[in-house]
Amino acid sequence: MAGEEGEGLKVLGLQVSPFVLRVCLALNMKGVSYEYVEEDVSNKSELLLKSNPVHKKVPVLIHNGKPICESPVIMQYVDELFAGRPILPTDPYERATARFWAAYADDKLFPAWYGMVKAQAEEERAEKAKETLAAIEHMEVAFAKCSGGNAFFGGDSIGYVDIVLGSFLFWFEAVRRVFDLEIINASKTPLLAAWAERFVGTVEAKEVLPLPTADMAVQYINKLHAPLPPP
Ligand SMILES: N[C@@H](CCC(=O)N[C@@H](CS)C(=O)NCC(=O)O)C(=O)O
Ligand SMILES: *[C@@H]1O[C@H](CO)[C@@H](O)[C@H](O)[C@H]1NC(C)=O
Ligand SMILES: *[C@@H]1O[C@H](CO)[C@@H](O)[C@H](O)[C@H]1NC(C)=O
Repeated sequence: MAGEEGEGLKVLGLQVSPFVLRVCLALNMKGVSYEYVEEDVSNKSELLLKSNPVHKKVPVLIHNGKPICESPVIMQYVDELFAGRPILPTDPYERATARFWAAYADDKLFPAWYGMVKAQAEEERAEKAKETLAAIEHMEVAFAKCSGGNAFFGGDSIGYVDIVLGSFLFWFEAVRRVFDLEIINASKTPLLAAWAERFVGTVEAKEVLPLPTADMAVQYINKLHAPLPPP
């Protein structure tokens, strides 16, 4: 799979990060190989700090020495750089719609469920859970519109919104295990429930290495809520 054009591609990542997963999925979709470097975010590498001096976050894609930051920007860069199956739709209106829903997932859905995960008080958790479920109901409607009755937001195969939302699924599973809450609940959002099953079954999703797991996300959540060690 090591294509010539894929040479000089390095991903600075973190296994438990959904944003990193997007970049790996996008590169897989294009069939290009890349070097993956796991970052210790509590002790960031010089390369990460130099490559993303503004946010100091992963993912960073380094292409022939040049850094690209922020997962939506990286996905669009990868789409423009490599031939093969398009990640964003080709029709301008559909592209705009895909960007709208991807931004909605990042700006509304993500802060809500991450707020729920981090919440220390029951009341705050319930509030954030409500926001999360409201956001996911919007995504259900979005799915009906974007997919046009097909299997994925992107049509017959996965595309931009599939990757953006699909990268959260292992975290949703962790939330289900820890808090007994189904963010994608088959009785409330049946289209997304069926979509999620199809998404994890795709070749692209199965090929992602390193494979993040709900177990890792569960560990992460448990650490957030572990009692403080005695002084
Ligand atoms: N908007 C960013 C979010 C990236 C992000 O939040 N990365 C986290 C890991 S999930 C990170 O690097 N955190 C380390 C830190 O904040 O110090 C994107 O889409 O790439
Ligand atoms: C931090 O990372 C550097 C290498 O990037 C390593 O030499 C050092 O031991 C690490 N420190 C800790 C506390 O893990
Ligand atoms: C799924 O939704 C139904 C209907 O609102 C609800 O009764 C059930 O508790 C939900 N399941 C979970 C695990 O959240």
